[in-house]
Amino acid sequence: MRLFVAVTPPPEAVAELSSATEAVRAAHPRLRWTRPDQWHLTLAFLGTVGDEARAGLVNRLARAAALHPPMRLALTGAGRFGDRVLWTRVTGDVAALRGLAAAARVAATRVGIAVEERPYRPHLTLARGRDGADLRPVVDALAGFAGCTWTATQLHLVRSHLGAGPDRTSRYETLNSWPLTGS
Ligand code: 2AM
Repeated sequence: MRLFVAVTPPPEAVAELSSATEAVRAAHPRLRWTRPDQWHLTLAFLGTVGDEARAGLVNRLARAAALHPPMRLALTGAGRFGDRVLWTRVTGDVAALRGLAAAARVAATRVGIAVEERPYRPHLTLARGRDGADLRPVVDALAGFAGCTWTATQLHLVRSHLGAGPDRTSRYETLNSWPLTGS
């Protein structure tokens, strides 16, 4: 199954971002907007993982969560990866978030999952561009967004069901969650 490791903003941060992006979502209906109930910060994308590797991964992620403390984070402004991905930036305890992302990647590598070597760029994906989309005005429209600070208290292993959501978007299913209990 297709898996990734993530942390998620709490309902109040989701509600705040949802209302802050409402007008811009309505103004740009050609973009494929992600759904607020599926918003997450990907720490490591693992691709297709077999059952045996998943069992080992679950044990290692549980240990990683036990070693890392809760993190104070906020969502601020916007940016883009080319004209493909529109995102909001993660600020706050980003060093700890990077540490947790590295631990998730190590956990996966140790059980034989080939994790992409891309540098980790903390973000929450808001929309994906269709061909020829110009994301620059959307980034500008969201530049002033400054979300509340919240605490990420859990690490999640999430399954992605490709094309199973409304409008052929992916649907995400949380398989395991562990509290961040390190100090
Ligand atoms: P994102 O983090 O930029 O939103 C499930 O597909 C999640 O894993 C998405 O949030 C997605 O992008 C992230 N992801 C990272 N690398 C990916 C890849 N190579 N293919 C698909 N999704 C990827």
